[in-house]
Amino acid sequence: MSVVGIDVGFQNCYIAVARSGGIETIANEYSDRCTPACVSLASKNRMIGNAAKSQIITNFKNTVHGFKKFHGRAFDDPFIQAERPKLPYSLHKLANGTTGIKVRYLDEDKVFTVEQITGMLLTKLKETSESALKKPVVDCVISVPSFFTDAERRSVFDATQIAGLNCLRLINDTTAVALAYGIYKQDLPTPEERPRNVVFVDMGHSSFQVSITAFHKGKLKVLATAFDPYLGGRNFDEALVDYFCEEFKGKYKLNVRDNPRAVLRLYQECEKLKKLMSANSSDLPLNIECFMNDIDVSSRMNRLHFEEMCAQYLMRVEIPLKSALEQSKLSRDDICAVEIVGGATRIPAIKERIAKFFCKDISTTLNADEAVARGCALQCAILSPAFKVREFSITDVVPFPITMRWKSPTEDGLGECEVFSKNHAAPFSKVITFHKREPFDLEAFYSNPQELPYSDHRIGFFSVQNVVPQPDGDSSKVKVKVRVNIHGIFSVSGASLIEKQKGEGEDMQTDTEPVVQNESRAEEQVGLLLPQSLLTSTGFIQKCHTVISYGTPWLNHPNRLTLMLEDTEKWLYEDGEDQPKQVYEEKLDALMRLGQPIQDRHREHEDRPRAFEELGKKL
Ligand code: ATP
Ligand code: K
Ligand code: MG
Repeated sequence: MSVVGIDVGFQNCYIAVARSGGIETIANEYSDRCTPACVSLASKNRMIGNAAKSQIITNFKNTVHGFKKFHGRAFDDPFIQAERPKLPYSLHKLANGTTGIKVRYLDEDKVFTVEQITGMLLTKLKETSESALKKPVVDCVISVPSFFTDAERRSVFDATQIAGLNCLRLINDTTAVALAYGIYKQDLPTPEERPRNVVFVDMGHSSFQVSITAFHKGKLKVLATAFDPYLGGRNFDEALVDYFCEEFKGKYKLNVRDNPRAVLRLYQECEKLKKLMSANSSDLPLNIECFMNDIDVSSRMNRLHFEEMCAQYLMRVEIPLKSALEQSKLSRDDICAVEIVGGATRIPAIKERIAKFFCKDISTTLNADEAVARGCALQCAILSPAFKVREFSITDVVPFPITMRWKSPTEDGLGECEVFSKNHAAPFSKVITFHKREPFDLEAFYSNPQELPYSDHRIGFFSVQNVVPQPDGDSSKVKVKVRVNIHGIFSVSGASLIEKQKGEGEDMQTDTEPVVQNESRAEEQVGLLLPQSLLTSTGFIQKCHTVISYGTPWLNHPNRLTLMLEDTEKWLYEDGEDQPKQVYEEKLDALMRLGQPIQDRHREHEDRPRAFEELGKKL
């Protein structure tokens, strides 16, 4: 079994693998350790990664990039609506309200879900790992931003399944970095000593994340996270693009914004210029030949001017740093080191602001591009039974507090309580006790909608079925297990009726001190609980004592299966023509995992009328 970690960035993806010699990042077929998060659909084929990136300008309507933040978002989400006019490709509202991506593929108009697009990207990254390791890759750990909500995490998780990956953990970017930092440190404090507190800062292309983590020998505990989900390298590119668009309007009478190809080219050139300015404070040229209407354009820029233009973004750097420090309740003197990663932290003005805030030189001991992927591979090695690695325990945090509300049809038992507070340890299980005479509904949501990067604060609906009174008419005690799992996903993972004991009150109530269960590594399969409609239609409920059913709308098994079947068919004619038996068996297994439940339900559906008919005959 292979051990793989994948950093799925907004712009750049990295893969790290565990080998006997340690963790290493691997290169793709272009000898590039970075694979662009880009998928290009064309009339004959699809390209992913580097090959897709080279199509961004020529095939701009069908080359999809910058899609990471579409995960789990409603089409009507203000963020999606703000992105739309800036995208060279089209978005489309899907039937369930989420965001689809509309392209022309194989000479047909197609709408892909974002899970499918990320699924394609992950399939490519899986293949890259397989060709480096020369064996099948299934188990992996994948990074997500620490501010990703339940819906976003579920959506990324679905994408991993489309790609046939078994994601052992969705790990927060900054937590992966913390693991990559801590696991090799020989001199961490013993349990009796004061912890070593380290700040991790990651600014990528789309977002800015900060965590403060306490280290002891063999373990790390995240104390606080803070973020600006909308501050990253791309804001700085955009500032340059806006500036030159304006300049070229006057200087060359060009309306650059009207020409998607020109805009895309300008973005590419501005990003190069931005990177050059990180190493050079002198005046630098910008030259683009045949930019638009056969006109060559040229201009100049320097770091000082650039920083002035970007003042509004630079001002925002301090806010999450301050928030993280306040939440951790530490003082600046308690911080041992400030480690920075992510491409955009190479901008000198950003580094300066971080250093100034903590009154400390910043450390760059970690590889800024590869630290996240390395941390993912290390976590995969820890979780995988196939690999021996030093034990290292990780305690992460719940980024946004979660509240549960309940109601039953007739009892006047409407109530709510916060089940996970901000920075509560995660993963974590709690048991909440209700006293009920009848089935009831639970609704989970984020307590503070205004602090979400996201306009929808709902997490999910759950109904606890088949609750009946005790034989003596008293209410029954119902224990409901709620959990933030290893992926940072909330679930109601079980419910059971408890026999009534003497001397207990009859009113509905919750335990104010929920029983804490041991955290287990064997996770419940996320996304495999049956949707409510299926449960009721199969008569499944009648068979069970107490059933939890799931009301989240994000699952789409047939869709996923179709895509996987198409992929496998294509693969069979190409790379799959001649492979070891094990590879075929694993492909088949992956297909069966998705297909078998559908087949079973279909068979049940077919069998039911016949069974009724036979029953009718007997009667
Ligand atoms: P995210 O973490 O937001 O999902 P990502 O992981 O894809 O995005 P990174 O690969 O960490 O992002 O960083 C990419 C960003 O860093 C881009 O905006 C890129 O232009 C910027 N960048 C890379 N090198 C430099 C440099 N030398 N100077 C300035 N910016 C740089
Ligand atoms: K990255
Ligand atoms: Mg990143």
